[in-house]
Amino acid sequence: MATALHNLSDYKPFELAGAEKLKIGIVTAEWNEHITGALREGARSFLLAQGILNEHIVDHGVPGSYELPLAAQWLCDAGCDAVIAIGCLIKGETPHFEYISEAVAHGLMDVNLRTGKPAAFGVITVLTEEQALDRAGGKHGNKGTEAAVTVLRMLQLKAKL
Ligand code: RBF
Repeated sequence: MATALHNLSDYKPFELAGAEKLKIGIVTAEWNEHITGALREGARSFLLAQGILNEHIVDHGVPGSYELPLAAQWLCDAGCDAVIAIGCLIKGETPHFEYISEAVAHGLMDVNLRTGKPAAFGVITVLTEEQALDRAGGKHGNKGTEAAVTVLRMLQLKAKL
């Protein structure tokens, strides 16, 4: 296991038994699409590198991050083993940022606990576009890739129990 882990983007592909049977959902918010598109690609490439079949990646867009928890729940209920929720919230001049960030974080945690399936928080919440770019394949890695690492590691844990 990695120690002092601050960045899961450095994960190398690991042994994942039964990868070809897993069905993984990706829901991506269309707000700040230049960022969320890069996060989504990071997630998709990691899934493929781990042996998830392209036809088993259920990939859908939603208008904004606020819509992610419901879409994630729908995908879990429709048979996905796990879901990666991707969004990018950039703090503006209104309190919307706090309301939406909190709602999405709580909403996704509810999906995890209600469905018993991993629903990863691949949502970056930042003050500036530069900070977003740094986390979408820049100097702080790709948080979409990290969300993909997370759901696969959680499924690995579930399989062990
Ligand atoms: N959605 C995002 O994914 N990222 C944002 O930065 C973002 N900012 C928003 C700012 C305001 C003022 C509003 C009204 C919405 C914003 N949304 C954002 C959209 C939100 O997640 C949702 O799609 C809409 O509120 C409709 O439910």
